[in-house]
Amino acid sequence: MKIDVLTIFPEYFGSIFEFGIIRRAKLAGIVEIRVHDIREYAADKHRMVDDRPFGGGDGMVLKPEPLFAAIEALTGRKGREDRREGVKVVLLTPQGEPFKQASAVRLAAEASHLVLICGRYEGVDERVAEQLVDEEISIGDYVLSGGEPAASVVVDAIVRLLPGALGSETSAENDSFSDGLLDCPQYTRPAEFRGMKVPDVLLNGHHAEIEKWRRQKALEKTKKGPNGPNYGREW
Ligand code: 6GU
Repeated sequence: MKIDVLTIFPEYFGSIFEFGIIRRAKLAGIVEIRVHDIREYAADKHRMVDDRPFGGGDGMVLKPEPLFAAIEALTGRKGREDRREGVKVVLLTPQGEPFKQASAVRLAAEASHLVLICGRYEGVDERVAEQLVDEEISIGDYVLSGGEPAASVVVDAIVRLLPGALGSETSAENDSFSDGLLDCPQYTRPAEFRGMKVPDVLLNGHHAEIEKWRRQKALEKTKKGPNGPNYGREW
């Protein structure tokens, strides 16, 4: 998969894709991630990327021209009706569809070339969303100053699902959420630490019993949740 990230703050991404699974996937040639400064696509002499909103109001709005130029240069596409196999242009914005594990699974399967546009919270010219963008995504019900942290979240969630990105083929299937359940609790050595013991069932080597226990704990954890009595209610 090829991933292009468009941002007015390219330095934000510094070494964020240089760790763990994402780094491994890059080195293995499973994913190629490129970060682009939107300013590089601004044609005017001041390289303007944002401007005041028509009709007045606070803040600045990202201008359409550099984003249209960038998308055309990176995808060859002239607007979203110009279908290109596997190309998906995504705008990260608090107005977007909530990003779920199912969204990550779908994008990992559908897209071979993902373009992520990091919006500013004040806004992006609506013609970008209308003409250029296939999907708008939000990562949760809170406001971030820009789409950059959201882009790093989306990249992580998708890249780890790409074939070969994880060490073992089954580990993504066992993740929290992939079957609608949170993961069961995990323990490692020592078997006793400051008087706290690892559950006996995990030490006895009965695999069927261990699986049953894990399933039970995952259900309990999902119902009870990490932060409140109603967490995971929708499952
Ligand atoms: Cl994608 N962008 C911004 N600015 N705020 C957000 C968001 C995205 N998702 C949740 N809050």
